[in-house]
Amino acid sequence: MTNNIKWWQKAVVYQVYPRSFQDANGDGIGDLKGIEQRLDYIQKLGADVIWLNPIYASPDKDNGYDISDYEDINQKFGTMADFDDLLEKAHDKGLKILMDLVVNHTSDQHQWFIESRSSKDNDKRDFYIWRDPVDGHEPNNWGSFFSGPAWKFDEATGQYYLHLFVEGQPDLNWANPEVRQAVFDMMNFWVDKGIDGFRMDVISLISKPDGLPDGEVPNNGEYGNSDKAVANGPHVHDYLQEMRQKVLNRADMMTVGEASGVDITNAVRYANTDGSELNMVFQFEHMGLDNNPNPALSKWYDKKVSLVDLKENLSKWQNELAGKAWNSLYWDNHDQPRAVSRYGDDRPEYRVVSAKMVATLLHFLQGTPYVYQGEEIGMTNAYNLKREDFDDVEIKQAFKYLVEKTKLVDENTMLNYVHAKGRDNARTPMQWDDSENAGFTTGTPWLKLNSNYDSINVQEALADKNSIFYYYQKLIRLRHDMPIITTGIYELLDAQDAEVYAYRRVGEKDQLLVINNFTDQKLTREYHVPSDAKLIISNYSDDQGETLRPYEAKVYLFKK
Ligand code: ISL
Ligand code: CA
Repeated sequence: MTNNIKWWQKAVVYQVYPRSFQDANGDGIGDLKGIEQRLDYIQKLGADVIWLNPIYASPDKDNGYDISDYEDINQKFGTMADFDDLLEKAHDKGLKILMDLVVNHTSDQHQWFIESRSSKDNDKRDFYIWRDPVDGHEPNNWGSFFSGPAWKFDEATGQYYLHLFVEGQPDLNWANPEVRQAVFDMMNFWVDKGIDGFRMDVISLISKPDGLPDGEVPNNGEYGNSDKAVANGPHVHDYLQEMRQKVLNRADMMTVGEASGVDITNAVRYANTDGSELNMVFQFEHMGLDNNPNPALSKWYDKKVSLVDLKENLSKWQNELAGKAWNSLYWDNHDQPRAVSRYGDDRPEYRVVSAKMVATLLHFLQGTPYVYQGEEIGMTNAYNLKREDFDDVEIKQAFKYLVEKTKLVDENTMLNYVHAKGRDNARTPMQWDDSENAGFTTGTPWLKLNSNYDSINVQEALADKNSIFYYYQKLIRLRHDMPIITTGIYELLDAQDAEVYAYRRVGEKDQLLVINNFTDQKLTREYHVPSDAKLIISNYSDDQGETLRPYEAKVYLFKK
Protein backbone atom coordinates (compact mmCIF):
# COMPACT_ATOMS: atom_id res chain seq x y z
CA MET A 1 0.00 0.00 0.00
CA THR A 2 2.94 2.33 0.72
CA ASN A 3 3.44 2.97 -2.97
CA ASN A 4 -0.03 4.02 -3.88
CA ILE A 5 -1.13 6.19 -1.01
CA LYS A 6 -3.71 8.69 -2.22
CA TRP A 7 -3.28 12.33 -1.30
CA TRP A 8 -6.39 12.32 0.89
CA GLN A 9 -5.08 9.33 2.84
CA LYS A 10 -2.28 11.35 4.35
CA ALA A 11 -4.16 14.63 4.50
CA VAL A 12 -5.52 16.36 7.59
CA VAL A 13 -8.78 18.27 7.25
CA TYR A 14 -9.62 21.45 9.13
CA GLN A 15 -13.37 22.07 9.42
CA VAL A 16 -14.55 25.66 9.22
CA TYR A 17 -18.04 26.63 10.37
CA PRO A 18 -18.22 29.86 8.36
CA ARG A 19 -20.87 31.57 10.48
CA SER A 20 -18.62 31.36 13.54
CA PHE A 21 -15.09 31.62 12.19
CA GLN A 22 -14.32 35.26 11.41
CA ASP A 23 -16.60 38.20 10.68
CA ALA A 24 -14.96 40.65 8.28
CA ASN A 25 -17.72 43.26 7.93
CA GLY A 26 -18.98 43.72 11.48
CA ASP A 27 -22.51 42.33 11.05
CA GLY A 28 -21.87 39.68 13.71
CA ILE A 29 -21.81 36.76 11.26
CA GLY A 30 -18.68 35.05 10.02
CA ASP A 31 -18.14 35.30 6.26
CA LEU A 32 -15.97 34.27 3.30
CA LYS A 33 -13.75 37.34 3.52
CA GLY A 34 -13.17 36.47 7.16
CA ILE A 35 -12.06 32.95 6.24
CA GLU A 36 -9.70 34.41 3.64
CA GLN A 37 -8.11 36.58 6.35
CA ARG A 38 -7.44 33.49 8.43
CA LEU A 39 -5.97 31.19 5.78
CA ASP A 40 -2.49 31.83 7.12
CA TYR A 41 -3.60 30.53 10.49
CA ILE A 42 -4.89 27.27 8.98
CA GLN A 43 -1.73 26.97 6.95
CA LYS A 44 0.37 27.49 10.06
CA LEU A 45 -1.45 24.63 11.76
CA GLY A 46 -0.43 22.49 8.81
CA ALA A 47 -3.81 21.21 7.63
CA ASP A 48 -4.13 20.26 3.97
CA VAL A 49 -7.83 20.62 3.35
CA ILE A 50 -10.54 22.99 4.55
CA TRP A 51 -14.07 21.61 4.80
CA LEU A 52 -16.55 24.46 4.62
CA ASN A 53 -19.99 23.93 6.13
CA PRO A 54 -22.74 25.06 3.70
CA ILE A 55 -22.32 28.57 2.33
CA TYR A 56 -25.11 28.43 -0.27
CA ALA A 57 -28.24 30.59 -0.45
CA SER A 58 -30.49 29.51 2.41
CA PRO A 59 -33.27 30.80 4.64
CA ASP A 60 -31.16 29.32 7.48
CA LYS A 61 -33.85 27.25 9.15
CA ASP A 62 -31.05 24.79 9.93
CA ASN A 63 -27.99 27.02 9.53
CA GLY A 64 -27.48 26.51 5.82
CA TYR A 65 -28.46 22.84 5.67
CA ASP A 66 -31.67 24.04 3.99
CA ILE A 67 -30.50 25.26 0.59
CA SER A 68 -32.69 27.44 -1.62
CA ASP A 69 -30.15 27.83 -4.44
CA TYR A 70 -27.18 25.51 -4.82
CA GLU A 71 -25.43 27.79 -7.27
CA ASP A 72 -25.56 30.96 -5.23
CA ILE A 73 -23.88 32.13 -2.03
CA ASN A 74 -25.72 33.03 1.17
CA GLN A 75 -25.70 36.85 1.25
CA LYS A 76 -24.68 36.73 4.89
CA PHE A 77 -21.42 35.10 3.83
CA GLY A 78 -20.68 37.21 0.74
CA THR A 79 -20.86 36.74 -3.00
CA MET A 80 -19.78 34.22 -5.61
CA ALA A 81 -16.86 36.53 -6.39
CA ASP A 82 -15.79 36.23 -2.74
CA PHE A 83 -15.96 32.47 -3.05
CA ASP A 84 -13.89 32.41 -6.24
CA ASP A 85 -11.37 34.60 -4.52
CA LEU A 86 -11.22 32.39 -1.45
CA LEU A 87 -10.74 29.28 -3.59
CA GLU A 88 -7.91 30.92 -5.48
CA LYS A 89 -6.17 32.23 -2.35
CA ALA A 90 -6.50 28.85 -0.67
CA HIS A 91 -5.04 27.07 -3.69
CA ASP A 92 -2.18 29.57 -3.80
CA LYS A 93 -1.31 28.50 -0.28
CA GLY A 94 -1.58 24.82 -1.11
CA LEU A 95 -4.86 24.40 0.77
CA LYS A 96 -7.69 22.41 -0.77
CA ILE A 97 -11.39 23.18 -0.37
CA LEU A 98 -14.01 20.56 0.42
CA MET A 99 -17.59 21.72 -0.08
CA ASP A 100 -20.62 20.53 1.87
CA LEU A 101 -23.11 18.80 -0.39
CA VAL A 102 -26.63 18.73 1.05
CA VAL A 103 -28.81 16.73 -1.30
CA ASN A 104 -30.96 14.50 0.85
CA HIS A 105 -33.22 17.54 1.08
CA THR A 106 -33.50 21.13 -0.10
CA SER A 107 -35.08 24.16 1.51
CA ASP A 108 -38.83 24.55 1.09
CA GLN A 109 -37.83 27.85 -0.57
CA HIS A 110 -35.91 26.09 -3.34
CA GLN A 111 -37.47 26.70 -6.76
CA TRP A 112 -37.93 22.93 -7.20
CA PHE A 113 -40.06 22.70 -4.07
CA ILE A 114 -42.00 25.88 -4.78
CA GLU A 115 -43.03 24.32 -8.09
CA SER A 116 -43.51 20.88 -6.60
CA ARG A 117 -45.98 22.03 -3.99
CA SER A 118 -47.90 24.25 -6.44
CA SER A 119 -50.03 21.42 -7.84
CA LYS A 120 -50.24 17.66 -8.08
CA ASP A 121 -49.56 17.68 -11.81
CA ASN A 122 -46.61 20.06 -11.77
CA ASP A 123 -43.47 18.79 -13.55
CA LYS A 124 -41.55 18.91 -10.30
CA ARG A 125 -44.21 17.19 -8.16
CA ASP A 126 -42.21 13.98 -8.21
CA PHE A 127 -38.98 15.75 -7.17
CA TYR A 128 -40.10 15.31 -3.55
CA ILE A 129 -41.88 12.59 -1.59
CA TRP A 130 -45.61 13.29 -1.47
CA ARG A 131 -48.18 10.87 -0.04
CA ASP A 132 -51.92 10.85 0.68
CA PRO A 133 -53.03 10.83 4.30
CA VAL A 134 -53.78 7.40 5.76
CA ASP A 135 -56.97 7.45 7.86
CA GLY A 136 -56.58 11.21 8.18
CA HIS A 137 -53.04 10.85 9.54
CA GLU A 138 -49.41 10.84 8.45
CA PRO A 139 -48.59 8.16 5.83
CA ASN A 140 -46.33 6.34 8.31
CA ASN A 141 -44.95 6.75 11.82
CA TRP A 142 -41.50 8.18 10.98
CA GLY A 143 -40.15 10.83 13.31
CA SER A 144 -38.00 13.80 12.32
CA PHE A 145 -34.38 13.62 13.51
CA PHE A 146 -35.15 16.87 15.28
CA SER A 147 -38.26 15.66 17.20
CA GLY A 148 -41.87 15.60 16.03
CA PRO A 149 -43.29 13.86 12.94
CA ALA A 150 -41.34 13.56 9.67
CA TRP A 151 -44.39 14.52 7.60
CA LYS A 152 -46.00 17.89 6.97
CA PHE A 153 -49.54 18.22 5.63
CA ASP A 154 -49.82 20.70 2.78
CA GLU A 155 -53.32 22.20 2.63
CA ALA A 156 -53.04 23.33 -0.99
CA THR A 157 -52.91 19.84 -2.48
CA GLY A 158 -54.14 17.74 0.44
CA GLN A 159 -51.02 15.57 0.69
CA TYR A 160 -48.14 15.18 3.11
CA TYR A 161 -44.50 15.71 2.18
CA LEU A 162 -41.59 13.94 3.89
CA HIS A 163 -39.00 15.90 5.86
CA LEU A 164 -36.54 13.79 7.87
CA PHE A 165 -35.19 17.02 9.40
CA VAL A 166 -37.22 20.23 9.93
CA GLU A 167 -40.33 21.19 7.97
CA GLY A 168 -38.28 23.61 5.91
CA GLN A 169 -36.14 20.68 4.65
CA PRO A 170 -38.32 18.56 2.32
CA ASP A 171 -36.62 15.30 1.24
CA LEU A 172 -35.72 14.94 -2.42
CA ASN A 173 -37.01 11.90 -4.26
CA TRP A 174 -33.81 10.20 -5.42
CA ALA A 175 -35.81 7.43 -7.08
CA ASN A 176 -36.65 9.98 -9.78
CA PRO A 177 -33.84 9.98 -12.41
CA GLU A 178 -34.51 13.67 -13.15
CA VAL A 179 -33.66 14.52 -9.54
CA ARG A 180 -30.40 12.63 -9.76
CA GLN A 181 -29.46 14.33 -13.02
CA ALA A 182 -30.30 17.77 -11.60
CA VAL A 183 -28.10 17.07 -8.56
CA PHE A 184 -25.23 15.79 -10.73
CA ASP A 185 -25.45 18.87 -12.99
CA MET A 186 -25.25 21.11 -9.93
CA MET A 187 -22.26 19.17 -8.58
CA ASN A 188 -20.51 19.57 -11.92
CA PHE A 189 -20.98 23.33 -11.67
CA TRP A 190 -18.78 23.22 -8.55
CA VAL A 191 -16.34 20.69 -9.96
CA ASP A 192 -15.84 23.02 -12.93
CA LYS A 193 -14.94 25.79 -10.51
CA GLY A 194 -12.04 23.65 -9.34
CA ILE A 195 -13.13 22.66 -5.84
CA ASP A 196 -11.32 19.67 -4.36
CA GLY A 197 -14.13 17.50 -3.12
CA PHE A 198 -17.38 17.06 -1.27
CA ARG A 199 -18.50 16.24 2.25
CA MET A 200 -21.91 14.70 1.65
CA ASP A 201 -24.56 15.43 4.22
CA VAL A 202 -26.60 12.43 5.47
CA ILE A 203 -25.85 10.63 2.22
CA SER A 204 -26.86 7.32 3.81
CA LEU A 205 -30.48 8.52 3.89
CA ILE A 206 -31.05 9.33 0.20
CA SER A 207 -32.59 6.01 -0.82
CA LYS A 208 -35.87 5.44 1.02
CA PRO A 209 -37.05 1.88 1.69
CA ASP A 210 -39.64 0.56 -0.76
CA GLY A 211 -43.18 1.21 0.41
CA LEU A 212 -42.01 3.49 3.25
CA PRO A 213 -42.85 1.00 6.03
CA ASP A 214 -43.38 2.07 9.65
CA GLY A 215 -40.32 2.16 11.90
CA GLU A 216 -40.10 0.66 15.37
CA VAL A 217 -41.39 3.08 18.01
CA PRO A 218 -39.11 3.25 21.05
CA ASN A 219 -40.54 3.00 24.57
CA ASN A 220 -42.01 6.34 25.59
CA GLY A 221 -41.54 7.59 22.07
CA GLU A 222 -44.16 9.07 19.81
CA TYR A 223 -42.62 8.22 16.45
CA GLY A 224 -40.63 5.50 14.74
CA ASN A 225 -36.86 5.71 14.70
CA SER A 226 -36.09 7.14 11.26
CA ASP A 227 -32.40 6.31 11.34
CA LYS A 228 -33.15 2.59 11.64
CA ALA A 229 -36.01 2.74 9.16
CA VAL A 230 -34.34 4.87 6.52
CA ALA A 231 -30.54 4.58 6.55
CA ASN A 232 -28.70 2.57 3.86
CA GLY A 233 -31.80 2.14 1.68
CA PRO A 234 -32.02 -0.33 -1.21
CA HIS A 235 -30.58 1.88 -3.99
CA VAL A 236 -28.06 4.07 -2.17
CA HIS A 237 -25.05 2.25 -3.62
CA ASP A 238 -26.46 2.43 -7.16
CA TYR A 239 -26.98 6.17 -6.77
CA LEU A 240 -23.45 6.72 -5.50
CA GLN A 241 -21.96 4.65 -8.30
CA GLU A 242 -23.91 6.73 -10.78
CA MET A 243 -22.61 9.90 -9.08
CA ARG A 244 -19.07 8.56 -9.26
CA GLN A 245 -19.40 8.04 -13.01
CA LYS A 246 -21.20 11.26 -13.84
CA VAL A 247 -19.39 13.63 -11.52
CA LEU A 248 -16.66 12.38 -9.24
CA ASN A 249 -14.51 10.68 -11.86
CA ARG A 250 -14.08 14.02 -13.64
CA ALA A 251 -11.35 15.16 -11.22
CA ASP A 252 -9.04 13.85 -8.51
CA MET A 253 -11.33 14.75 -5.65
CA MET A 254 -11.83 13.77 -2.06
CA THR A 255 -15.23 12.55 -0.92
CA VAL A 256 -16.53 11.84 2.55
CA GLY A 257 -20.07 10.73 3.16
CA GLU A 258 -21.79 11.57 6.41
CA ALA A 259 -23.40 8.23 7.08
CA SER A 260 -25.71 8.26 10.02
CA GLY A 261 -26.82 4.70 10.78
CA VAL A 262 -23.92 3.10 8.93
CA ASP A 263 -22.41 -0.18 10.09
CA ILE A 264 -19.18 -1.88 9.00
CA THR A 265 -20.82 -3.88 6.21
CA ASN A 266 -22.21 -0.79 4.58
CA ALA A 267 -19.15 1.35 5.23
CA VAL A 268 -17.02 -1.18 3.39
CA ARG A 269 -19.25 -0.63 0.37
CA TYR A 270 -19.50 3.18 0.58
CA ALA A 271 -15.78 3.66 1.15
CA ASN A 272 -14.39 0.68 -0.75
CA THR A 273 -10.81 0.90 -1.98
CA ASP A 274 -11.71 0.09 -5.59
CA GLY A 275 -13.07 3.62 -5.79
CA SER A 276 -16.55 2.96 -7.15
CA GLU A 277 -18.34 5.08 -4.53
CA LEU A 278 -16.82 7.39 -1.90
CA ASN A 279 -13.35 7.70 -0.35
CA MET A 280 -14.52 7.47 3.24
CA VAL A 281 -17.52 7.93 5.52
CA PHE A 282 -18.20 9.56 8.84
CA GLN A 283 -19.58 6.78 10.99
CA PHE A 284 -21.40 7.59 14.22
CA GLU A 285 -21.03 4.55 16.43
CA HIS A 286 -18.40 6.10 18.71
CA MET A 287 -20.61 9.19 18.98
CA GLY A 288 -23.46 7.08 20.33
CA LEU A 289 -21.64 5.38 23.20
CA ASP A 290 -22.75 7.99 25.71
CA ASN A 291 -26.32 8.17 24.46
CA ASN A 292 -29.39 7.94 26.68
CA PRO A 293 -30.52 4.35 27.27
CA ASN A 294 -34.06 5.56 26.57
CA PRO A 295 -34.17 5.65 22.75
CA ALA A 296 -36.87 8.32 22.82
CA LEU A 297 -34.24 10.66 24.24
CA SER A 298 -31.55 9.25 21.95
CA LYS A 299 -28.62 11.63 21.95
CA TRP A 300 -29.54 13.56 25.08
CA TYR A 301 -27.33 12.33 27.85
CA ASP A 302 -24.36 13.40 29.89
CA LYS A 303 -22.73 10.15 30.85
CA LYS A 304 -18.96 9.84 30.37
CA VAL A 305 -17.95 7.43 27.64
CA SER A 306 -16.65 4.09 28.93
CA LEU A 307 -13.09 3.63 27.75
CA VAL A 308 -13.48 -0.12 27.27
CA ASP A 309 -16.49 0.48 24.98
CA LEU A 310 -14.67 3.22 23.10
CA LYS A 311 -11.65 0.99 22.51
CA GLU A 312 -13.80 -1.87 21.37
CA ASN A 313 -15.63 0.34 18.93
CA LEU A 314 -12.69 2.24 17.45
CA SER A 315 -10.69 -0.98 17.20
CA LYS A 316 -13.50 -2.66 15.31
CA TRP A 317 -13.47 0.17 12.74
CA GLN A 318 -9.67 0.14 12.52
CA ASN A 319 -9.47 -3.62 12.04
CA GLU A 320 -12.44 -4.25 9.83
CA LEU A 321 -11.87 -1.45 7.36
CA ALA A 322 -8.14 -2.17 7.04
CA GLY A 323 -7.23 -2.92 3.42
CA LYS A 324 -10.88 -2.77 2.32
CA ALA A 325 -12.03 0.78 2.96
CA TRP A 326 -10.81 3.98 4.62
CA ASN A 327 -11.70 5.55 7.99
CA SER A 328 -12.32 9.18 8.77
CA LEU A 329 -11.22 10.11 12.27
CA TYR A 330 -13.02 12.74 14.35
CA TRP A 331 -13.96 13.60 17.91
CA ASP A 332 -16.25 16.51 17.17
CA ASN A 333 -17.81 18.72 14.52
CA HIS A 334 -20.56 21.36 14.27
CA ASP A 335 -23.17 18.82 15.47
CA GLN A 336 -21.29 17.48 18.46
CA PRO A 337 -20.04 18.81 21.79
CA ARG A 338 -16.41 19.85 22.16
CA ALA A 339 -13.82 17.05 22.15
CA VAL A 340 -12.04 18.13 25.33
CA SER A 341 -15.32 18.39 27.23
CA ARG A 342 -16.61 15.04 26.06
CA TYR A 343 -13.56 12.78 25.92
CA GLY A 344 -11.00 14.75 27.91
CA ASP A 345 -11.39 16.87 31.02
CA ASP A 346 -12.20 20.55 30.68
CA ARG A 347 -11.46 21.51 34.28
CA PRO A 348 -8.79 24.25 34.13
CA GLU A 349 -6.00 22.11 35.63
CA TYR A 350 -6.52 19.30 33.09
CA ARG A 351 -7.84 21.02 29.98
CA VAL A 352 -4.53 21.41 28.15
CA VAL A 353 -3.02 18.05 29.02
CA SER A 354 -6.22 16.11 28.32
CA ALA A 355 -6.90 17.91 25.02
CA LYS A 356 -3.44 16.81 23.89
CA MET A 357 -4.12 13.28 25.07
CA VAL A 358 -7.36 12.86 23.10
CA ALA A 359 -5.62 14.37 20.06
CA THR A 360 -2.76 11.89 20.38
CA LEU A 361 -5.14 8.96 20.49
CA LEU A 362 -6.95 10.07 17.33
CA HIS A 363 -4.02 11.28 15.25
CA PHE A 364 -2.08 8.01 15.39
CA LEU A 365 -5.00 5.92 14.13
CA GLN A 366 -5.35 4.87 10.52
CA GLY A 367 -7.61 7.14 8.51
CA THR A 368 -7.99 10.80 7.63
CA PRO A 369 -8.19 13.05 10.71
CA TYR A 370 -10.58 16.00 10.94
CA VAL A 371 -9.93 18.94 13.26
CA TYR A 372 -12.97 21.08 14.03
CA GLN A 373 -12.27 24.82 14.40
CA GLY A 374 -11.28 25.66 17.96
CA GLU A 375 -10.42 22.05 18.83
CA GLU A 376 -6.77 22.94 18.19
CA ILE A 377 -6.86 25.50 21.01
CA GLY A 378 -8.95 23.33 23.33
CA MET A 379 -12.22 25.25 23.16
CA THR A 380 -14.75 23.79 25.59
CA ASN A 381 -18.51 23.33 25.79
CA ALA A 382 -20.43 26.57 26.35
CA TYR A 383 -21.83 26.09 29.83
CA ASN A 384 -22.61 29.81 30.06
CA LEU A 385 -25.39 29.62 27.44
CA LYS A 386 -28.92 29.76 28.88
CA ARG A 387 -32.12 28.52 27.32
CA GLU A 388 -32.81 31.91 25.71
CA ASP A 389 -29.31 32.04 24.20
CA PHE A 390 -29.61 28.89 22.11
CA ASP A 391 -30.02 29.25 18.37
CA ASP A 392 -29.90 25.63 17.21
CA VAL A 393 -33.16 24.27 15.84
CA GLU A 394 -32.46 20.79 17.24
CA ILE A 395 -32.13 22.23 20.75
CA LYS A 396 -35.26 24.36 20.35
CA GLN A 397 -37.27 21.42 19.05
CA ALA A 398 -36.05 19.31 21.99
CA PHE A 399 -37.31 21.87 24.51
CA LYS A 400 -40.59 22.12 22.63
CA TYR A 401 -41.29 18.39 22.28
CA LEU A 402 -39.42 16.68 25.10
CA VAL A 403 -39.98 19.27 27.83
CA GLU A 404 -43.23 20.97 26.88
CA LYS A 405 -45.24 18.52 24.80
CA THR A 406 -44.38 14.99 25.91
CA LYS A 407 -42.87 16.05 29.28
CA LEU A 408 -40.29 13.28 29.07
CA VAL A 409 -37.79 15.46 30.91
CA ASP A 410 -37.99 18.61 33.01
CA GLU A 411 -36.47 21.87 31.86
CA ASN A 412 -33.44 21.67 34.13
CA THR A 413 -32.53 18.16 33.05
CA MET A 414 -32.86 19.24 29.42
CA LEU A 415 -30.56 22.18 30.05
CA ASN A 416 -27.97 19.81 31.51
CA TYR A 417 -28.33 17.53 28.50
CA VAL A 418 -27.87 20.48 26.17
CA HIS A 419 -24.76 21.64 28.02
CA ALA A 420 -23.37 18.14 27.56
CA LYS A 421 -24.49 17.29 24.04
CA GLY A 422 -26.16 20.26 22.30
CA ARG A 423 -24.87 21.46 18.94
CA ASP A 424 -24.40 25.07 20.03
CA ASN A 425 -21.45 23.96 22.19
CA ALA A 426 -19.48 23.72 18.97
CA ARG A 427 -21.04 26.71 17.25
CA THR A 428 -20.05 29.59 19.54
CA PRO A 429 -17.68 31.97 17.72
CA MET A 430 -14.01 31.19 17.28
CA GLN A 431 -11.90 32.66 20.08
CA TRP A 432 -9.09 34.63 18.44
CA ASP A 433 -7.99 36.88 21.30
CA ASP A 434 -9.15 38.33 24.62
CA SER A 435 -10.56 41.59 23.22
CA GLU A 436 -14.30 42.22 23.19
CA ASN A 437 -16.07 39.39 21.31
CA ALA A 438 -12.76 37.54 21.08
CA GLY A 439 -11.71 39.23 17.85
CA PHE A 440 -14.51 37.41 16.06
CA THR A 441 -16.59 40.48 15.30
CA THR A 442 -16.79 44.19 15.97
CA GLY A 443 -20.58 43.89 15.93
CA THR A 444 -23.03 41.78 17.92
CA PRO A 445 -22.23 38.08 17.48
CA TRP A 446 -25.08 35.96 16.06
CA LEU A 447 -24.53 33.47 18.92
CA LYS A 448 -23.17 34.30 22.34
CA LEU A 449 -19.49 33.60 22.90
CA ASN A 450 -18.18 31.09 25.35
CA SER A 451 -17.35 33.25 28.37
CA ASN A 452 -13.92 31.63 28.74
CA TYR A 453 -12.45 33.42 25.69
CA ASP A 454 -10.41 35.71 27.91
CA SER A 455 -8.11 32.80 28.72
CA ILE A 456 -8.73 30.32 25.88
CA ASN A 457 -7.90 31.96 22.55
CA VAL A 458 -5.61 31.78 19.54
CA GLN A 459 -3.42 34.70 20.55
CA GLU A 460 -2.61 33.04 23.84
CA ALA A 461 -2.03 29.68 22.12
CA LEU A 462 0.38 31.10 19.56
CA ALA A 463 2.39 32.82 22.29
CA ASP A 464 2.88 29.62 24.31
CA LYS A 465 5.24 27.05 22.84
CA ASN A 466 3.60 24.34 24.94
CA SER A 467 0.10 25.13 23.72
CA ILE A 468 -2.42 22.68 22.33
CA PHE A 469 -2.06 24.46 18.99
CA TYR A 470 1.62 23.59 18.62
CA TYR A 471 0.92 20.06 19.75
CA TYR A 472 -1.60 19.66 16.92
CA GLN A 473 0.90 21.24 14.54
CA LYS A 474 3.41 18.58 15.54
CA LEU A 475 0.87 15.75 15.21
CA ILE A 476 0.06 16.90 11.69
CA ARG A 477 3.73 17.23 10.77
CA LEU A 478 4.46 13.74 12.05
CA ARG A 479 1.65 12.32 9.91
CA HIS A 480 3.04 14.04 6.85
CA ASP A 481 6.57 12.83 7.58
CA MET A 482 5.98 9.26 8.73
CA PRO A 483 4.22 6.87 6.31
CA ILE A 484 3.74 4.35 9.13
CA ILE A 485 0.99 6.60 10.57
CA THR A 486 -0.93 6.23 7.33
CA THR A 487 -0.13 2.61 6.53
CA GLY A 488 0.86 0.76 9.72
CA ILE A 489 -1.26 -2.10 10.97
CA TYR A 490 -3.30 -1.29 14.07
CA GLU A 491 -3.10 -3.52 17.13
CA LEU A 492 -4.99 -2.77 20.32
CA LEU A 493 -3.24 -3.62 23.61
CA ASP A 494 -5.07 -4.63 26.79
CA ALA A 495 -8.67 -4.32 25.61
CA GLN A 496 -10.02 -4.59 29.16
CA ASP A 497 -7.85 -1.85 30.68
CA ALA A 498 -10.47 0.76 31.63
CA GLU A 499 -7.93 3.52 32.32
CA VAL A 500 -5.32 3.45 29.58
CA TYR A 501 -5.82 3.26 25.82
CA ALA A 502 -2.65 1.81 24.32
CA TYR A 503 -2.11 0.53 20.80
CA ARG A 504 0.61 -0.24 18.32
CA ARG A 505 0.97 0.63 14.66
CA VAL A 506 3.14 -1.90 12.94
CA GLY A 507 5.00 -1.13 9.73
CA GLU A 508 7.45 -3.13 7.65
CA LYS A 509 10.49 -2.38 9.79
CA ASP A 510 9.28 -0.12 12.60
CA GLN A 511 6.49 0.16 15.03
CA LEU A 512 4.80 2.88 17.02
CA LEU A 513 3.57 2.41 20.56
CA VAL A 514 0.86 4.90 21.52
CA ILE A 515 -0.03 5.19 25.22
CA ASN A 516 -2.86 7.37 26.58
CA ASN A 517 -3.85 7.70 30.23
CA PHE A 518 -7.55 8.50 30.14
CA THR A 519 -7.81 9.36 33.85
CA ASP A 520 -6.84 12.18 36.21
CA GLN A 521 -4.89 9.62 38.27
CA LYS A 522 -1.26 8.62 38.40
CA LEU A 523 -1.03 5.04 37.14
CA THR A 524 1.64 2.42 36.62
CA ARG A 525 1.75 0.38 33.43
CA GLU A 526 4.40 -1.83 32.01
CA TYR A 527 4.85 -1.96 28.24
CA HIS A 528 7.68 -3.46 26.30
CA VAL A 529 9.76 -0.41 25.29
CA PRO A 530 13.32 -1.18 24.10
CA SER A 531 16.08 1.06 25.43
CA ASP A 532 16.77 2.56 22.00
CA ALA A 533 13.11 3.52 21.49
CA LYS A 534 12.59 7.12 20.48
CA LEU A 535 9.90 9.19 22.18
CA ILE A 536 8.42 11.11 19.26
CA ILE A 537 5.75 13.09 21.07
CA SER A 538 4.41 13.51 24.59
CA ASN A 539 2.25 15.96 26.51
CA TYR A 540 4.69 16.00 29.46
CA SER A 541 8.19 17.43 29.30
CA ASP A 542 9.92 14.33 30.65
CA ASP A 543 9.38 10.58 30.48
CA GLN A 544 8.86 8.66 33.72
CA GLY A 545 8.74 5.24 32.12
CA GLU A 546 6.14 3.04 33.73
CA THR A 547 4.59 5.90 35.66
CA LEU A 548 1.77 7.58 33.78
CA ARG A 549 0.74 10.96 35.12
CA PRO A 550 -2.85 12.33 34.76
CA TYR A 551 -3.88 12.28 31.08
CA GLU A 552 -0.35 11.53 30.00
CA ALA A 553 0.06 10.62 26.35
CA LYS A 554 3.24 9.42 24.70
CA VAL A 555 4.31 7.75 21.51
CA TYR A 556 7.46 5.70 20.97
CA LEU A 557 9.04 4.66 17.71
CA PHE A 558 11.27 1.55 17.62
CA LYS A 559 12.30 -1.36 15.46
CA LYS A 560 9.86 -4.15 14.94
O1 ISL B 1 -25.78 12.27 14.38
C1 ISL B 1 -26.79 11.74 13.99
C2 ISL B 1 -27.09 10.29 14.08
O2 ISL B 1 -26.29 9.66 15.04
C3 ISL B 1 -27.88 12.56 13.45
O3 ISL B 1 -27.95 13.61 14.33
C4 ISL B 1 -27.62 13.01 12.02
O4 ISL B 1 -26.66 12.26 11.41
C5 ISL B 1 -27.15 14.41 11.93
O5 ISL B 1 -27.98 15.26 12.62
C6 ISL B 1 -27.13 14.84 10.48
O6 ISL B 1 -26.40 16.01 10.39
C7 ISL B 1 -26.30 16.69 9.18
O7 ISL B 1 -27.54 16.92 8.55
C8 ISL B 1 -28.45 17.77 9.23
C9 ISL B 1 -27.80 19.06 9.72
O8 ISL B 1 -28.65 19.69 10.62
C10 ISL B 1 -26.46 18.81 10.38
O9 ISL B 1 -25.86 20.00 10.77
C11 ISL B 1 -25.64 18.03 9.41
O10 ISL B 1 -24.32 17.83 9.84
C12 ISL B 1 -29.56 18.07 8.26
O11 ISL B 1 -29.04 18.56 7.06
CA1 CA C 1 -20.11 39.21 8.33
